[in-house]
Amino acid sequence: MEKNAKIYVAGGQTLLGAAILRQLTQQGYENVIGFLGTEPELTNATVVDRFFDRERPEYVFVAAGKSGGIRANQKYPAELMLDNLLIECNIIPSAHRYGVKKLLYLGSSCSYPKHCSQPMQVESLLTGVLETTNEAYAIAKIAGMKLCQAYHQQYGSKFISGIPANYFGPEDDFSLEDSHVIPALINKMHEAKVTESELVEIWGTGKPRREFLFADDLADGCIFVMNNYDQPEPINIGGGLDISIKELAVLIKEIVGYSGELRFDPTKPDGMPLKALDSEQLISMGWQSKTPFRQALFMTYQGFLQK
Ligand code: GFB
Repeated sequence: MEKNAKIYVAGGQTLLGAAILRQLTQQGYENVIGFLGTEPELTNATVVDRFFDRERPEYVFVAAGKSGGIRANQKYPAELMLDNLLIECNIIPSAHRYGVKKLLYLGSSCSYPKHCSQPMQVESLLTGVLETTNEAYAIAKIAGMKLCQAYHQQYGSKFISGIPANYFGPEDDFSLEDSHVIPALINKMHEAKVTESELVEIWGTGKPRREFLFADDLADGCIFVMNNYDQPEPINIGGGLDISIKELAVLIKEIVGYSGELRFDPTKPDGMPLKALDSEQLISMGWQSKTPFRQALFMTYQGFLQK
């Protein structure tokens, strides 16, 4: 991307969208749109089409679409699926219609089969059943990646897809019920510390493993992929560190400074048993995440405290 290219970040108010906007600005891109308050209603096809006709962006990052943790996916499968389907079915055709040079669509690691060989490789997509807790959302994200590939095949559009590891950061959703595990545990353990509660409940067995990536590192990876990857096949964007939920909880306990007990509740869902990405392709192209995990957790806790 040229530094004066017109770049649109769809979903600028999401954790990832905000990080991409921040990274683009820091990396000297001077013609970026999508900042808070300037975004059209992306579920409305007419509004999206008018926006693309008026703005004519050259590059588009699709970081939009509602998402949530395991509980949110169990409670709101229709809302999560529909929002993501509408947004991708509005943005991708309009991007083609108005001559977008290149579009990067961000999928989700839950699009891989539940019992996928680890670390997960893009060849494994659609080779097995999905994790039931997030199947609806996962199919919407798979559809977005497939739509990009279809535009590439039919029109030669440079519409590519990235599959991020689970990501987190200071601007995360820290709600207790609908958020992802890192912000949820930070919130829970902070509350337990200040109220001197004796124990904190961790959902599930603590045995599942997840690969985590700091939002600003993921955003940097997205810009690297936009600048260096042109294949229609999705590419994994991961940081290479996978950790069990139990190890994660102990780490967050240390960072928050909570001294009580952690109790695992096996009646709550574990979700996918393992979720680690094979990011070898991206790493061999010269990218790697920069922020050490403990430092990323500390910065995320600071973000929580500021809220
Ligand atoms: O982050 P999380 O909600 O999403 O859960 P997934 C990760 C693991 O942490 C699960 C456990 O095994 C949870 O049971 N966990 C323990 C907790 N305590 C908590 C807690 O207090 N809150 C939460 N949220 N989890 C999501 C998909 O799966 O991954 C989304 O549902 C999306 O669609 C996202 O793909 C990236 O990693 O299990």
